[in-house]
Amino acid sequence: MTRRIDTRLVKITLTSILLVLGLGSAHAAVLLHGVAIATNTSPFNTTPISNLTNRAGLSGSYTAGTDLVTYLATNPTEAGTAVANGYVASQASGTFDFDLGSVVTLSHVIIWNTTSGASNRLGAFEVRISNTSDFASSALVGSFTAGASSAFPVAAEAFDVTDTLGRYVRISGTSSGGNSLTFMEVGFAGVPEPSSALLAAISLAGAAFRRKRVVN
Ligand SMILES: [Ca+2]
Repeated sequence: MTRRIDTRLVKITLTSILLVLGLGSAHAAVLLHGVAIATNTSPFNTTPISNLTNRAGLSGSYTAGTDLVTYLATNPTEAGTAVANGYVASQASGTFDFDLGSVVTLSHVIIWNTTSGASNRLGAFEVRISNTSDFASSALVGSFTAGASSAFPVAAEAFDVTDTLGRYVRISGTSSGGNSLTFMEVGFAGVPEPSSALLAAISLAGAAFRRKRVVN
C-alpha cells in the first residue's frame, strides 16, 4: 500500500516537473524587470541612464510577468521628449548595461527608439548577456538594426535574441547617423530560472524515491 502511494507520488511529481519545464519554453516569454545600471557614454544633457528603464512615457503599464505577445498586442508606445523619458549620449556609440535582478533565460529585447527624423536615433546594435556586471565573460545573443516610428509616440520593437541564461544584458549601440545617440526605453522578455515551486517538486520527488527504497 505504502509502496503504491509512493509510486503515484513520484509519477505526479515528475509530471509536475515536466509541466513546469514545458512552460519554460520560448513560447511562454514574459516581461522581465530590468534596471539600467551603467554606460560608458556621457549624457548629452542631464538625462540619467535610468531613463532607459523608467517606464515614464509608456502608454500602458509595463508589468513583469505579463505575456510578451499579449503585451505587444496592446501596441505600447513611448510618448517622447528625450529629456524627460529617454537617454541622449554625447557620442555616436556606446554600451548600455542592465541588471535583470536574477538569472533568467533572456529571449527578447524591446526597444522604444526615437523618431526616424532624428539622425541620432539608435541604429545598429548588439546584445550580450553575462552572469557578472563587468561582462568579463559574455555571450553575443544577437545583432540587429533598430527601426523608428515617423513621429512620437514611438512604437515598441521586440528583437528575438538567442535564448540564453544570464543576469546582465549589454546593448552596444551606434547612432544611425548623428554624432550623438538617443533612444527612449528598453524592456526585456524571457523565462525566469526554475521557480521555487519547481525546486520544491524536485526535492519532493527525491524524498518519494528515498521513501520507496526504504519500503523495498
Ligand atoms: Ca524612458
